[in-house]
Amino acid sequence: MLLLSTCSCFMSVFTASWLGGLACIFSTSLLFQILVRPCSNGGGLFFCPQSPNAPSILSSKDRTAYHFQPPKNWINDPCGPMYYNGIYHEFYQYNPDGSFNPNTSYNIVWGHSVSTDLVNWITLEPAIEPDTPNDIKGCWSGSATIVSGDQPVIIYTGVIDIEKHQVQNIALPKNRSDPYLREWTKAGNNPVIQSGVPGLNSGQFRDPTTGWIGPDGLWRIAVGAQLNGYGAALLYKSEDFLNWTRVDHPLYSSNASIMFECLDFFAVLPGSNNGLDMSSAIPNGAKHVLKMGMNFGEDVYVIGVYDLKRDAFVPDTDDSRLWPRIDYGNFYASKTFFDSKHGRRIIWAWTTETDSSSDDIAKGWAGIYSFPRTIWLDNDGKRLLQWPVEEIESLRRNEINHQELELKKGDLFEIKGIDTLQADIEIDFELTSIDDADPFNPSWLFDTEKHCQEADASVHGGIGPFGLVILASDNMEEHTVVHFRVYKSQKNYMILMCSDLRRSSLTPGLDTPAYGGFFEFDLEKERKISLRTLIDRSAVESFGGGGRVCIMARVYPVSLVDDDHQPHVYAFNNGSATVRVPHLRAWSMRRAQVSA
Ligand code: DQQ
Repeated sequence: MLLLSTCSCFMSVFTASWLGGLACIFSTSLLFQILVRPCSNGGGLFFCPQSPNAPSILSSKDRTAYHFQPPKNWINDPCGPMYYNGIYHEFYQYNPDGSFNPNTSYNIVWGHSVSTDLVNWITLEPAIEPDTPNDIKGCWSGSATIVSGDQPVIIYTGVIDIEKHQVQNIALPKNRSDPYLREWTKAGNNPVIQSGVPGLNSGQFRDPTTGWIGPDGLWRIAVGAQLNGYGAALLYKSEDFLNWTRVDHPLYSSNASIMFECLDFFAVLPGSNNGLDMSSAIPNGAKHVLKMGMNFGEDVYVIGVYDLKRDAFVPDTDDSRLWPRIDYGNFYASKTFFDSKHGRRIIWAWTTETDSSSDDIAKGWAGIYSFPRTIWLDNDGKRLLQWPVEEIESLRRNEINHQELELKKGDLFEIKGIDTLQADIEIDFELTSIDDADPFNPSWLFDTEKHCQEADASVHGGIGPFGLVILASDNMEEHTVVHFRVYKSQKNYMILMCSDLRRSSLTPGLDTPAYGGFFEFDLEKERKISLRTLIDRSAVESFGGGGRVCIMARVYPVSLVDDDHQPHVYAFNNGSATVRVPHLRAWSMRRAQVSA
């Protein structure tokens, strides 16, 4: 017990055990507690004191190797992703002046990169810059639509003054035969949509969606807004995509948020991972998804039906407390697009730095994107599933493989033979019994982060916690834990997935939450819970239960600074019930061309 009382003992116990030449799985629950428990004096949580030598300027090793970012400077929202004539285009909110948030410098442009595989990217000159009265204080977010099969059109928000009044503008490619669509021309009739709607806050009126076609052959878009103090998706119609009229009611509005940012609206077929093209007729049986940026930081979605008669979205539930998040971690302003090359829908989002703005200035870059994910609806029509696009596999090398491992309570299994800074790990946890599941308390759904803190990896449960300990320093002073816990609810089993960053770095002043999300799972039918984690230096992107809960996270371990150091990665179990690992596959990941 003495061993639990200070952080300094972590090193001695772990090192002693390690040097002692233990077998692959070493098992002692006491050792395990020491490894994962935050400094503790009993019940309450206390974090380890920060090392006085922790560097304040972060390492260049933090720069990710295969998550998208331009060569330098600040980025935020993805804008107008599209596939056109064999090329994927990604536009992004970009600060040409540096790696700081351009909120007060009013100079945000649409950066532009192109790719043939969503993995390797070429950076081009910015596509749209603030140079007209309709966008002079910033070219904010928007979307791309391919009209009539071959005419790409961008619709974006222009900020027109320092009070940040907003209008919607159109830009078209100057030369459609340029495969990269390098140059864009602003439409002569901009702004194509102005505010001037009763009850509309013209400073909260932005981020037009990709267009979709109604049964009447007219184009529609939705624009995020604050209407009468609440979030609204204002609906507009057009025959030619250039001249727009407002429909007299919103597509949807709700008091769940005071504003909806970065709306996305798309159709999905339950149980099919084929995407649907919103520029075509939507088949019977499809559901619609409205994704809303709520509370200026959470991407929430609601599944429902698109009532064509009323031209309105009707959610399956209006109880916004039950609306799931696209991702429960650091993931905002996401955008989907239909990839006609592979017939799938793809999503990605902005992931912020969680260090200080002075660190961002010192690094010369800030912001990355989540890895592009295929997104589709599960069989029950209740939950979206996401999975990294298969093209990521071109980066994999040096596969290592383990089968039929058994993790008893307190076991820790080190995954060796991969580059633990740049890796892709796929692991299945098979439950040997489901009788030990602890009872589920529905109130946890309303604050999963709190529950992930209270029920962290050191707290034994009936089934779980089990998962991965990643980016762990030799002495475990730094580590990130991604883990599951299984609960029995009245109807089914509820799985909690956490990505606990609280011990991820010794550097002070970082944002290190314990992210978490729940998903329902039929354990009677399927005994295996899968976890896939992409480790990319300062990015940790995890997919639980086949992509039912996703958690994107940023971490900056001090140990990354040390050139000779390779962090450790482990699979573990700290629940009473033994879990089997029928398969564990892991790869080192090559560096993609993302910064050229
Ligand atoms: N960022 C953009 C806005 C959007 C916000 C400005 C969301 O258009 O609402 O850079 O991050």
